[in-house]
Amino acid sequence: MTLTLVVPTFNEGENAALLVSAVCREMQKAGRRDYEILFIDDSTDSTPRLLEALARENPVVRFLHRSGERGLGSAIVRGMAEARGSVVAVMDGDLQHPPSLIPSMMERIDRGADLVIPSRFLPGGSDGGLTLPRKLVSLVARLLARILLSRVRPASDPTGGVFMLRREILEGLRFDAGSWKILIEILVRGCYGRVVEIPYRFRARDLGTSKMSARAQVDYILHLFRLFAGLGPGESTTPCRKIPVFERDLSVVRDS
Ligand SMILES: Nc1nc2c(ncn2[C@@H]2O[C@H](COP(=O)(O)OP(=O)(O)OP(=O)(O)O)[C@@H](O)[C@H]2O)c(=O)[nH]1
Ligand SMILES: [Mg+2]
Repeated sequence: MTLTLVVPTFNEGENAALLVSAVCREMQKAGRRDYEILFIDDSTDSTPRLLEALARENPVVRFLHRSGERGLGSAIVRGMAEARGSVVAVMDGDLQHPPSLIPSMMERIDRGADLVIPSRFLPGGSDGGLTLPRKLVSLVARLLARILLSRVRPASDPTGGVFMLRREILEGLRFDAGSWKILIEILVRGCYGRVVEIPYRFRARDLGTSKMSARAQVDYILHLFRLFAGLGPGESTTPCRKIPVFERDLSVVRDS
């Protein structure tokens, strides 16, 4: 298995089937067959039944339901732990991240990137899918991460929620149980060299409802402070010999 796309879902049934067809279409266009889409679902509505049916119909779909558990961060961590691919990507299940990013990110991995981070803030990208108040919250969230965490500073969009990496970066990495934005924790504590940022246009949500809450924002700030203070599950015992190098590749803008 080359790629596992981890998709966290909470009451996201309307979007899940659309996401699967869009990802499959994009992968087919790019001539990629060796991948799985792994849903980590905490839904309390009919989404699990729908995901089960999708997994039955389509062999690339895998689905894991966590009953009685919640949390976007812990769902992503679980998905990365269950991944069969040597490359792992994470994308929201609400279609706000363009599925065409998957083959684009894969191309950069093929060309030697350890980590690919799509960015709304590079030329050609856009955060147009957010309302003005959400843009402000997002700006403060990014600024705070940059001020507190030097390894996050070179990344123009560390809070976007979509990324792809070689699975080896995750080896030996134990995540903070209260992790909210997993990419930030990977940037701070992971062992990686080449990071490539590519632009993308973040879309507004068409279907379903946002699960963003004040609690999530508090969890995010607490997580940043724990990372700043070096608190958490402890570092891997293997020393990291890689030095992070950030590049920007503006050659293609993906928005469909
Ligand atoms: N498994 C799991 N998935 C979640 C949870 N909360 C949110 N998600 C999923 O995470 C993704 C992002 O959630 P959203 O509600 O869109 O949050 P957001 O994108 O930060 O905020 P909006 O811009 O308002 O949409 C979606 O696919 C959600 O279904 C959770 O507790 N568990
Ligand atoms: Mg969303």
